[in-house]
Amino acid sequence: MDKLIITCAITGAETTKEHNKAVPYTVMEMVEEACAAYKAGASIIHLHARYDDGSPTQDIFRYKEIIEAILNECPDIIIQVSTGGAVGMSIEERSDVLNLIPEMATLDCGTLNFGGDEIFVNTENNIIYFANKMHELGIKYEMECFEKGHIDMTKRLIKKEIIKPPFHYSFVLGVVGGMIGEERDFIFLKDSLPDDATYSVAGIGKYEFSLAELAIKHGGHVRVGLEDNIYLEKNVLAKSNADLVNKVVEIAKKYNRKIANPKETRKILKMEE
Ligand code: KMH
Ligand code: ZN
Repeated sequence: MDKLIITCAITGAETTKEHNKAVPYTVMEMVEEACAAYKAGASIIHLHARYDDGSPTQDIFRYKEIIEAILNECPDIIIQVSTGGAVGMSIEERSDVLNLIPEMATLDCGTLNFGGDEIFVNTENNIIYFANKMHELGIKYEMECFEKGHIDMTKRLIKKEIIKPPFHYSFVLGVVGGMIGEERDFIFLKDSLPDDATYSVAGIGKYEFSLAELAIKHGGHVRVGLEDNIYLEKNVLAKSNADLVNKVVEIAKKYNRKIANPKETRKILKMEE
């Protein structure tokens, strides 16, 4: 089995300091959270930008400031920017950050309900637009799939050679409106992937650690972080993103999975080819 890649989704666009005061907003807070997560074992930081008041933004200048500040402190870490942004943002707004040519970005592979009246829109043409732009700019992407139909969409686009290797997926499970993250859901998704694909899991809320354990057991990779889950255990808030990463490292020890550093992560994900 490959070493375990841990991604840390440090802030997201939805959780706030009202949910957990450790959710970072300012550049300084982002740097502290990202670097502590890295020291705990994360090799990829899944990054959303926010302004100091916590409002989510895809402002390219804000992203630049945050990315430069993180890389200044942790130069070898892999930054994966979000092209999902927040519900309601336009495709232009969401994609502008790609002009910074980040090392990695997300590619959201389908539309889904996102709780209440919210809809996270990713039409087939949106996906094609993002994939083409990332190929043009040489940006590696992680295909975020919130249910099985999203994997099927990627396979259709792989056949048309719009989505090209290396294929790396992220199963984001447990969003209100998306697929939940029980064991059978995980097995169904994992067994539906194209050959030669790598995958990571991101369990939302209560699914974070049960899914992480399944992925660790089956040779997949793991994302945790305050974007996805604010609790270390039931009714116990995580004090930081590093707390969540540490817990994954402990689970990995149980299964003898060693943790990949950023260099090893680039190799496992074939990012250097
Ligand atoms: N904030 C969600 C609406 C991504 O980062 O690409 C979308 C999201 C996915 O978080
Ligand atoms: Zn995200």
